[in-house]
Amino acid sequence: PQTIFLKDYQVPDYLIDRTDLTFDLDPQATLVKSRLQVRRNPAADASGDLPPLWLDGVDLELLSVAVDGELLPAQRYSEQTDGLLLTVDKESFVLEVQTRIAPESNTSLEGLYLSNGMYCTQCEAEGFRKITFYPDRPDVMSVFTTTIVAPATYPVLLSNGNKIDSGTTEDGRLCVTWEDPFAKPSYLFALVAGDLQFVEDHFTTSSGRKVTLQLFTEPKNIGKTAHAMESLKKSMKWDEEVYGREYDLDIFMIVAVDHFNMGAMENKGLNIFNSACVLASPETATDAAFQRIEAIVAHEYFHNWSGNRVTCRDWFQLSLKEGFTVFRDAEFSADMNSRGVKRIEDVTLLRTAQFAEDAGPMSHPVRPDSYMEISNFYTLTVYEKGAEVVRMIHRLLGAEAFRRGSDLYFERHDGCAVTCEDFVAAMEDANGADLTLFRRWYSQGGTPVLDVEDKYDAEAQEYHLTIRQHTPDTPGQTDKQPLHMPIAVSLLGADGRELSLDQEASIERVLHLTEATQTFTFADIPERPLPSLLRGFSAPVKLRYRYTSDQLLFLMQYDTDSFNRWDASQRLAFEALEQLQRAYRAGGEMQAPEALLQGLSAVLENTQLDPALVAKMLTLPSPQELAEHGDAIDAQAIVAARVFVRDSIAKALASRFLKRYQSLDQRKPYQPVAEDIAERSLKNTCLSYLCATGSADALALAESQFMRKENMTDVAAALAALIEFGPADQAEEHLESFYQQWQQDTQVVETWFGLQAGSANYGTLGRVRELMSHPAFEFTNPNKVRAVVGGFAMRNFAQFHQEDGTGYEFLAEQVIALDKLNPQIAARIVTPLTRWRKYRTLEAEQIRSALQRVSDSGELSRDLYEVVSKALE
Ligand code: DPP
Ligand code: ZN
Repeated sequence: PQTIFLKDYQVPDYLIDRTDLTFDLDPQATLVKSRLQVRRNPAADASGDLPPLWLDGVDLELLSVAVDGELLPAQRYSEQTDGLLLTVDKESFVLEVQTRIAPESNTSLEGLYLSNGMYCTQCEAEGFRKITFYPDRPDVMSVFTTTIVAPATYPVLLSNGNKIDSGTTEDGRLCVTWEDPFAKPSYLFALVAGDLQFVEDHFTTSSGRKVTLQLFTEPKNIGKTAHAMESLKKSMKWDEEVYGREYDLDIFMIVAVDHFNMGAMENKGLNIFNSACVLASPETATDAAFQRIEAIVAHEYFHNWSGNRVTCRDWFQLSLKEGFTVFRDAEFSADMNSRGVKRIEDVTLLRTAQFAEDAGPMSHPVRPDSYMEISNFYTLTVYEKGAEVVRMIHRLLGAEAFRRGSDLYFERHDGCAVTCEDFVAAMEDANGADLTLFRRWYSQGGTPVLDVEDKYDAEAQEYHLTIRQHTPDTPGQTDKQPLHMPIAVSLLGADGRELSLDQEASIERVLHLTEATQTFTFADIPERPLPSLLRGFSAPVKLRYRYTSDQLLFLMQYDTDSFNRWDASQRLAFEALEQLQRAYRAGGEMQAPEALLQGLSAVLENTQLDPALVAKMLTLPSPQELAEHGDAIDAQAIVAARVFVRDSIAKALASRFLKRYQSLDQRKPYQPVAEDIAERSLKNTCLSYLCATGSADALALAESQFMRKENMTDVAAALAALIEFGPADQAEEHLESFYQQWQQDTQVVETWFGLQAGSANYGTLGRVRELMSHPAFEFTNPNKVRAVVGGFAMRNFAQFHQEDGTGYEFLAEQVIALDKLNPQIAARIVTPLTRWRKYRTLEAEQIRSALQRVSDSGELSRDLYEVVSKALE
């Protein structure tokens, strides 16, 4: 496969002013007619003859090509494996192309395909070329009309924009035409056809326009739509209030489909969602699912401006829309829920998975320089680190200035396909700011490491902080330069209060770090302070400062920044876990982590603290996060250390856990609101620790909570505790009764699969293989694959890393099989094998050999080839 480089970007030779499509739907032979109004691009190089017209096309059967109504003779075009090259003899013309495709055979879930008998599309990034021949690149923007013809068994026929016509053909088929007045790139095209029901609501925009909101599902799911609809209305209001962005069409539609590679897709006016990211009811969905739905509905809605009205020039700019939109949805979620807890969750994901990506073979900057397959670059770096980069601009400029910048960005580039550079320039121009140095965040990959030292000068009453920054080499990038970043700092006095830092009595200062080594001085500091550094995780870095255990305990008790308060607990836990890993490897005795126990005990007693924050502080760093931290990882040592700490906490704090559990166990009607979610999270954290002791009383509590069936959050948490810590025969029974009750519900069955495959105790390889032959398992459904194969390989560290290496062999086997069906999913799920270099020799050899087996298995898809070859390099 070829590598594509950002530096080779060229403007398109031709533009498409109008795109008129007609679909005659059939599972094996859908006829697609396209009529394109083509025009020479005035911005393209005008010297010499007219260049040929290139149209991307993959897996298409070409039926005919005509220019201005005349069939084109064969010598005027050549069909290639990935497209069509046409000789052109005029500056503008109408091109008509007819193709045939087979949606039923399309298991890649890109382009047009069938999900449970319903037609749907996924075109981002390059799926449109599986529908028809087209310049399938985001800088070609066109006004689309779409006509869909289908048998009467597909009463709902949807596409982008407004419905302008509908009727019946002579032979009794249905026919509907949609028009989208906003020019858009092909990746935002969508089509849906099925026997669907919908719920409808309305939203009146700030300028008084009434927008119709419709949410479509298969009939059986229509009762699970309320939360998504509420979330949509909240998102629409929030985007008006915070960004001044109004919705632009008269109708906004969401469709839920079961077979979907991503979470959801922001197609203009017709968002398509993975069912798991939109459908929820209290009986069937956990709090986490409710919150995820709220966030993803918002994310896709926000794309209407940050992505659709202003889109990307090329796919190297993906973070322009994704990083910005993730930042927008994170702020929305923070406003709707607990801001501190949302930040903790996002940073946990970043530190666990994005830092690992940054340190692995696929490491790339927020704006990559090259790719083989763009689908592989829908990454945590582009999304989450990209959002951190936008957050830093927000922090450096301040909220008001940031808003001036975003207003200018939207105004200046409305209707255009632009670059990350355009975004930064708008932020500068609106504020007279200088982000010259800051731009490096877009081009330089890797996770910066900050080393902080301090000095207190009692005589001068001055406090000095010296910060050194360094970014390690990553594949293809050495010799990294210093970055510009905001470091938010407070100084705590001996009484636990923040010291005043200036005349206005500010308690927090944002330092602008721009150099490799820099010293910052705080004047008029009357006592030696304890620094609270990088508050709110103000930059995506690893920060090292030699805190003592006592200092961390102090921060856990007094820091008013809830993120740093939590982070202090994590630092204590990390220290303990690392020490225990060393003890385990040396065959020494494991000692209870006294400081951590002391800190957590105090936290658990503190009923003034947000219970959700308490739950987060009680949650140990995941094995994956521990693995990210270490080198020459010994997986068994990580597992052993973590189990030891968990059990120490469970034993030492058992009575406190029981007290908190009982006080929080108030049977109130379920509501997915922040306060209740917080209480349930602490309650279930307590339950899990209680059960970890193996006591019969604790397991009885879990059993009773499971039996009461009050809501899925409590039921799933109880079931997880029962299979993790209870007797095997009872676990079987509970799993079976759960399945019997919920077997008709796809989302709950996915939860059921995930609980088992992800269980350190229960999810053995044998069990996982059994799950894969369960009648409800479907290898062509990404959610099921993610629940079972992903649950095992990505969330079941203990079992996946069994010493005999069978876990790795299993994953290799699944990846090879998946690649034939769905390359995007294969290339994702192989990730754990690509990290082999992090492990000590034994595991590294086993993992590498499993990866080699994938590589040797025959011809790989471009997606999988890129990931595997880079990991073996
Ligand atoms: N649908 C994916 C997202 O919204 C890709 N755009 O992030
Ligand atoms: Zn997105």
